Amino acid sequence: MKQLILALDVMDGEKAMEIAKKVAEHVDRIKVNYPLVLSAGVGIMKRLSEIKPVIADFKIADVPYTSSLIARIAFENSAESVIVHGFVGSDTLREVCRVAEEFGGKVYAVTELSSPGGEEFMSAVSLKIVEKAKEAGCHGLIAPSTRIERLREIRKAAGDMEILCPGIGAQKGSIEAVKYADGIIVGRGIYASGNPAEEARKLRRVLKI
Ligand code: FNU
Repeated sequence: MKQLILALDVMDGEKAMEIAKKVAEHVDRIKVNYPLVLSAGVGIMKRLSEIKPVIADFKIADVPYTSSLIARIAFENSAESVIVHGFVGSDTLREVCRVAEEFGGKVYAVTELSSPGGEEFMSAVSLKIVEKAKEAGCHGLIAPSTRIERLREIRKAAGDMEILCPGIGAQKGSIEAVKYADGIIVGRGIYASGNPAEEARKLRRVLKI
């Protein structure tokens, strides 16, 4: 079953809860990021997790010890998974996976950012990141729907790792990404529309997921 994941990048906790409740029946998980957590506080994750499993997109990118603290805070606050940057290398990836395991949580590593800048440095190393993420025990990867040719390569290298793809909607990613992905992450295309529930429902139909 392919998933639709809501990226809830609003900056008001009550608004986030309201949108989450409205779209709940049409999405599989909710991804939070700094805009919401830094505005509403880390406690928002627990509240959202009572609606849908929460992915903490903190793009962890620090030395192993500091990264482990960030991952721990995410899991202690009800995250079911965390996102780590892949470019940090094996030691940090392993340490974040070790913390995740303590909580029965999952780790997704960013291969190359979906934005144009993702091509400047990250595309050159993203297949190596896939390899390191796999070795470290990451459950899955984040890969761009905005560069299908790269996504295809990443899929080939990833084997049975789960791939989540952001970029459809506001970043003009291709819906073809659904062929290679296990989950599609959509933010503004849902929460910034006039009717988030209807947009999520429509997206599911268009993506056939
Ligand atoms: P929307 N996101 C992304 N590209 O967009 N985690 C990546 O390569 C990546 C991400 C996140 O554009 C982004 O931070 F690794 O409004 C945002 O939270 O649909 C969401 O995916 C996309 O939001």
